[in-house]
Amino acid sequence: MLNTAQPTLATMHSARSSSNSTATTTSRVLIGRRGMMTSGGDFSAINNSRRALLHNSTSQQHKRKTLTLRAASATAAGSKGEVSLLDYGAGNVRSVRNAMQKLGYTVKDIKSPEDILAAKKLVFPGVGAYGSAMDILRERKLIEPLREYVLDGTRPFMGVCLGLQLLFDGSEESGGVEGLGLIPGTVTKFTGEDLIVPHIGWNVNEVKRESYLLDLQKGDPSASVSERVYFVHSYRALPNDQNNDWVLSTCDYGSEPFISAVQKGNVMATQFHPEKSGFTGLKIFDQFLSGGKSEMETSSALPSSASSDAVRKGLAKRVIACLDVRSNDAGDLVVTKGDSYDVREKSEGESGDVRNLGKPVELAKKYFDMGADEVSFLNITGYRDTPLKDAPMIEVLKLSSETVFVPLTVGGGIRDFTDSNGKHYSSLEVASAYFASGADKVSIGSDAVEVAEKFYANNEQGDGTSSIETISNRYGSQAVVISIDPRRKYETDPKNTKNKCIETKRKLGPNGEKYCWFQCTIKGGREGRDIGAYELAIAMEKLGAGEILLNCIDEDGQGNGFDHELVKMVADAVKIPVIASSGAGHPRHFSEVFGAVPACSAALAAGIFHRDEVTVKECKEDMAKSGLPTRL
Ligand code: 1PR
Repeated sequence: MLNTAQPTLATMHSARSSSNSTATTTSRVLIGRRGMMTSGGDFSAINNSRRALLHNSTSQQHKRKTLTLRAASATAAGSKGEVSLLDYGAGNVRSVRNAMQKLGYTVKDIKSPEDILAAKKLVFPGVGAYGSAMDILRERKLIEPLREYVLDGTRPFMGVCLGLQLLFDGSEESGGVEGLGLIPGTVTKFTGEDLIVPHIGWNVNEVKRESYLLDLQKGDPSASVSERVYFVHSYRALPNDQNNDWVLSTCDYGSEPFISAVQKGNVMATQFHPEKSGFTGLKIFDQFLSGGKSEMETSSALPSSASSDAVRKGLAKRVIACLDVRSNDAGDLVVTKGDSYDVREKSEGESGDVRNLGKPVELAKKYFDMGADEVSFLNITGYRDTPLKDAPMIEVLKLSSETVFVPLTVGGGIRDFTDSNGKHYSSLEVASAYFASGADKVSIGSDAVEVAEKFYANNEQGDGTSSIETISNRYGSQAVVISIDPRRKYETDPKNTKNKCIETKRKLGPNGEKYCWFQCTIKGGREGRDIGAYELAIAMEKLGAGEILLNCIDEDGQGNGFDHELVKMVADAVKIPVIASSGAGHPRHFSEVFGAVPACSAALAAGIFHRDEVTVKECKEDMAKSGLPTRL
């Protein structure tokens, strides 16, 4: 354990000492190489409706080979101890809570300033925008107790993401805001030519000194370099002479490396999200919680295709598994999959039942275990009613966040809505319910098209009330994904449309037309509008969206590969991440889209994964062979 007789942070901070006060790595007991995560006692209390969403067979256990986790030894015996969680209600903290419970700890919520001072171990997962986080802390009179706890330095503290940034003097986010003033430096926005911001995805920590926090493999902190962790942020703190003694690791993105983890004695914080960084992140959390005595074991055995720096370093291209979810005719929530958005089975030309490819919670866990970098749920009938009435979808998220420790996106029905009783639901309320249930991002489809039409009608201005603006202001742009559902619209002459047209090489029109634009649709492709995917993406970036999920109705379910012309058009138009979607039929299709469109950040597939035709691993191995940065 740490020597509590070492100088407190108060003295260290005031002296702005450059000496390292890194905790000593303690010895750990390593047990079992192929242990499996087991559910803690908190998982037994699921009620019947929740059980119905779970698969009752244990026959399909998908385990990630490169990393194993020995179940918390205390699970059977009860809690390993208490940890206090500062959740001020601004975003998805459920996953942090789930991660700690999964690791065998009991979570106690901070409800008052006194709770902070009484905490034995404190986790502070900051979420949302810097300014509003400080406002909430101030209103709840938590600033001084937090400072006192950290400056005292005798009890463990872990900040996550904004929870790291708030420790600094301030941030230029929200027009310039003062922080907790515990670490010298100001948090600033990423800079860099043509840089895609937010920095979303899996990147590498360059560990600067020894510390148990990032010691993932038996006393070899440098080994953590081979394990990527999940980042999602637009602002970052830079190392400098004044804060150098805090810097535990840096990460390369943008014009200069930024601080990805800090530690001074018992006080630690990460810019990345351990709770979203798969087994690697769980190990980091476990190291924090156990004071360096984690029993989780990692194996650094990466496939030989990962030997090149191009594959092992930098922000990885993401592979996303998508689950289109809807109720079937019997009323059960199922994962389905369409061909060009038609999800009904066909027999002799007649439309049959909704295609049923499995249960959402079970499949999400399967893809997490297979190494998917993210999982998306799209409630494909969400436009028909408000999802707040659709409790099963909320339940799917809650259950999935108990076992899936990579980012979860949810879409479908995110818009303002008035039900038949005259009750109004704002899109912000819908999104808030999703975040509180375990979603990290929400994806907005139909509503985005209508918002973009208003934006162009209003001289390219938002009015501040749209779903995109309100959710992004409250939760940050990284939490808002725009799901575009375009279809090719052919033209004999590009002048026939106001929307951006290309000369296509991929596929000519039915009458040999050479030109096409990509028409946005709403209501699951049922209604086309006079706005292109290009125009929509530009409007959404301006209104504060953080990512584009670019579907393609023509290619959906066809297995012919992504539409590179569409992906290139949109990825070149914006500086936010673009996810290519629709058409994956082979592992090489992932490498091909990243090769053809370097600005494309991620690629998503559904059918090939659901039908067990291709595994996530095969896609990633193909990417690694092509020299693409990949999380293996
Ligand atoms: O409009 O905000 O309520 O959101 C509804 C959401 O549901 C949108 O994101 C829309 O894309 C989606 N959606 C609506 N109807 C369908 C349908 O299939 N009938 N699914 C639908 C969209 C497209 C992808 C699919 C990829 C990959 N599905 O999500 O997973 O095309 O498939 P593939 O790899 O098998 O080719 P709102």
